[in-house]
Amino acid sequence: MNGRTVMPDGSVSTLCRQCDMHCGIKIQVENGRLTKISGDKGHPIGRGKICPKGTAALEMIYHRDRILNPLKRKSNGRFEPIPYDQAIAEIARKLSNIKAETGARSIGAWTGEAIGFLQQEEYARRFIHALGSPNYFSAESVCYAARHIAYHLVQGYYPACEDYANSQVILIWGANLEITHPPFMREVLQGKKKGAKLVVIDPRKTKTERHADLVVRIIPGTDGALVWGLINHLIQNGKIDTEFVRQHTVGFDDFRAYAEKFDLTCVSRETGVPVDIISQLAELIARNVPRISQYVGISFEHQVNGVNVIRAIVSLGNICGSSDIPGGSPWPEYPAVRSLTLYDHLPLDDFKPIGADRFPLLYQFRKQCSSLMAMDYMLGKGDYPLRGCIISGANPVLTNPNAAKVKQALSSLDLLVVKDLFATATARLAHYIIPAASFLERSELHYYPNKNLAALTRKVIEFEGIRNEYDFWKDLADALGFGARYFPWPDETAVNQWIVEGSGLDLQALEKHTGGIAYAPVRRRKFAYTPFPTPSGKIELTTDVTAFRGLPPIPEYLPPAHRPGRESAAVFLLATGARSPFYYHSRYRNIARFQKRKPNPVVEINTLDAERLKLSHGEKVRIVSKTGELVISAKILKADAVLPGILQIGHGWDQGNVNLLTDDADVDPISGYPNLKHVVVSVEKV
Ligand SMILES: Nc1nc2c(c(=O)[nH]1)N[C@H]1C(S)=C(S)[C@@H](COP(=O)(O)OP(=O)(O)OC[C@H]3O[C@@H](n4cnc5c(=O)[nH]c(N)nc54)[C@H](O)[C@@H]3O)O[C@H]1N2
Ligand SMILES: Nc1nc2c(c(=O)[nH]1)N[C@H]1C(S)=C(S)[C@@H](COP(=O)(O)OP(=O)(O)OC[C@H]3O[C@@H](n4cnc5c(=O)[nH]c(N)nc54)[C@H](O)[C@@H]3O)O[C@H]1N2
Ligand code: SF4
Ligand SMILES: [Mo]
Repeated sequence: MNGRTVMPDGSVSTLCRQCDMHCGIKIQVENGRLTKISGDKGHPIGRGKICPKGTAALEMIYHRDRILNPLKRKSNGRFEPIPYDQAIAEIARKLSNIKAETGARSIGAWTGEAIGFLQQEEYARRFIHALGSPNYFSAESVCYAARHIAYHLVQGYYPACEDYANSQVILIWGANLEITHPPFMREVLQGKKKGAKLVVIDPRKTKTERHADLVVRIIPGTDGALVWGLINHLIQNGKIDTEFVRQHTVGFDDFRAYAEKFDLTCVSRETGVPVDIISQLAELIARNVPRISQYVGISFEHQVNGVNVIRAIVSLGNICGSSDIPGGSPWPEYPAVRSLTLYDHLPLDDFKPIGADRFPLLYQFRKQCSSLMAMDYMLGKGDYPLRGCIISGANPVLTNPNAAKVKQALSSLDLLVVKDLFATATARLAHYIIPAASFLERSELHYYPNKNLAALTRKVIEFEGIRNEYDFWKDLADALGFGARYFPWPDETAVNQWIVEGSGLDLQALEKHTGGIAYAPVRRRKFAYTPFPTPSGKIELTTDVTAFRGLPPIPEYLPPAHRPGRESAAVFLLATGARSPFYYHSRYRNIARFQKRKPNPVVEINTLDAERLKLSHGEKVRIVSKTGELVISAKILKADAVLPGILQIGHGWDQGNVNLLTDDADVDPISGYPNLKHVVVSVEKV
C-alpha cells in the first residue's frame, strides 16, 4: 500500500466520518503509517467513545481489496487498469458526445451517504449543473429528505438533534439510536440520569429498548393513530400549551376536530397497543409538558404515508410548546458560509429535473431529483433519455429498491462511472471505476447545529494517484473546458477558505480546534422575536401545500393496507434495513472481524411463526414479494422480540440483497420515498 501520511509522527485529532455523527477521534501516526484510532476524550461529540464502525477506519483505508488505480471495463467484461489522465479524457469525451446528441440533461451525478450532505455533495451538484444538467441524485431519495419535508411543512426547519439531555420525556419513534446514532443515545442517557423517562415505540425489540421506561410494541404502519390519540388526549385534558398554540400556530380548530376521532379505545384497537400502555404514555406526556423531545426514525420515511405521520408527530411536540425550549426541540442556526451550488446563478428548472413534476416537494425543498425515477429514464421510459451517470460514494444496486431493475437500468447506460474505494456491486457494472479518497484523505467543514459548532476534518494521509472528490470533479470540468470558470480553486484548502470567507470562521483556528468553534451563541425561544420560517410565519398544523396530491390540509391517518396475521398464515410484513452495529448500509462487509460476528444475511422471524412453518434456526426459506424473491437463512427470535407476522432482513448484503424484494412503485405520494418497512411477502421453507 502506497499511503503517505501528511502529518508528522504523533497523535492527530480529527473527526470520524465512518458515519454522519462526526465523533472526535485521535489517530496515531508512526513512521508514516496510521497505526491506531481511538475516541477523543476532549471532543464534545463522542467524548472519547468510538463505535465498532469507527474503529474500522484504518482497516478500510489499508484494505487489500482497495482500488488504487482507475479501471476500465473491456468488451469481455473484465476490468483493466488505465492511467488516470486517460480515464478522465475518455470520460470527458463520452460526456461531450452524449451532451451533443441528446442534451446535457441526459447525464446525471449521484452521490451517496459516504459523501455526506455538505461540500462533498456540492462538488457533484456544481459539476452537473455547470455541465447544463439539472439531474442530481443521491441517497436522499430514500433518506432524510422526506423527514426534512415533513418538519419543514409544519415548522420550517429540522431540529438536527433534540435536547434529550434536558428533557423530561423522550419519545423514540421507530429508531434504534443506541446502534444508529451513538452520540445522540449518550445525550438520551444523560437526560435519563437527570430523571427523564424514555419511551420506545417499535414493533421489534431493539438495543435501545433496554434503556426504556415504557415500551410500546406497535403494529407497523399504525403510529399515526397513536399520535392522533395522544394529541386528542392532551387537548381533551387541557394539557397543551394553549398560549403557544394561540399565538404561534395556524389550523388548530380543524386539527382539534380531526383528533376527536381518536379516543384511546379505538387507538388501542388500531395499533394493537393495550389501552393501559397508551394511557400511561399519554399521562407521562401530560405530566411533563413542555419538556418533551422526540426522535423520528427512518422507518417513517420508508412507509407510504410517512410524511404525514411525521407531520403529526412534529405537531404533537408543537402543541405541547416544546419548540425551541430547553429540553425540547431546538430550532437550529447555521453559520453564514458560502454554498458551492449554482442554483442561484444558473436556473435549470425548465430543463425538467427528473421527478420534479411528480414529487415537486423533493425538488423544491432539497433540489433532489428522484433516484427511483432515474431508473425509468435510464430504461427509456422517461420524458427524455438518461444515458450517462457518475456515481460517487453510493452503492444503489444494494441500496435502492427493486434491485433487479436498478441493475438493468445501470447496465443500459452508455456511460457509467463509479468512484469508490472498492469494486462494489454497483462499481462492477461501470465502464470506469475511479479510486476514491476516504475521509482521512480529505479536509472538509462540518457543523453541529444543535451545539452551534463548526469543525474541520483534517487530511492525514494520501495515496499516490488517488484524487479526492474536489480534484476529481475539477479534473473532469477542466477536461470539458469549464474548469477555469466553475472550479477555479487549486485545491481543497482553497475551497474551504472560500466557503468560510466572510462568515467569521477562521480555517486555521478550525484546524487547531477539532473540537469545534462556536459560530453563534445558542439561543432558544427565537419564535418570541422571529416568525417561524413557514409561509404563515407560524407552526402550520394544517397546510395547503400537499393539495397537489389531492391530500387534505390535515396530516390524516391512513390505516395500513396490510396487517400481520389478518391474511393467510403465509403472508407476512417484511421490514428491511434494521441497522447492525458493524455495518453501514453496504459498507464494512469486508472487515474480517465483523464478518466473523455477522457473516451472512438472515431473516428474523418470531418463534411462533417459525413453529407454524416448521422452521428451525438456520434453515433456508424462500421469501417472495410482488417484485422478486430471495432465499435466505432464518434467525428465530423469542416470542416477545417482535410481533408475530413480521419479518426483518438487513440491507446492503451482496450475497442476499433484500432490495430484490422491495418495490420502487410503492411510494409515499408526497416524498416519492419507497415503502421499505412494510413489504407484503409470502414465506416457504425450502
Ligand atoms: N450501525 C449503523 N448505523 C447507522 C446506519 C447503518 O447502516 N449502520 N445507517 C445510518 C442511516 S443513513 C440511517 S437513515 C439511520 C437509521 O437509523 P434508525 O432510524 O435508528 O434505523 P433502524 O435501526 O433501522 O431502526 C428502525 C426501527 O424502526 C422499526 N420499525 C419498522 N416499522 C415501524 C413502524 O411502522 N413503526 C414503528 N414505530 N417502528 C417501526 C424497526 O423495527 C427498527 O427497529 O441509521 C444511521 N446509522
Ligand atoms: N431495503 C432497504 N434499503 C435501504 C435502506 C433500508 O432501510 N432498507 N436504507 C436506505 C438509506 S436510509 C440510505 S441512507 C441508503 C444508503 O445508500 P448508499 O449511500 O448507496 O449506501 P452505502 O452502502 O453506504 O454506499 C456507500 C459507498 O461509498 C463508498 N465509500 C466509502 N467512503 C467513501 C468516500 O470517502 N468516497 C467515495 N467516493 N466513496 C466512499 C463505500 O465503499 C460504498 O460503496 O440505503 C438505503 N437503502
Ligand atoms: S458513531 Fe461511530 S462511525 Fe459514526 S462518527 Fe462516531 S465513531 Fe465514527
Ligand atoms: Mo439513511
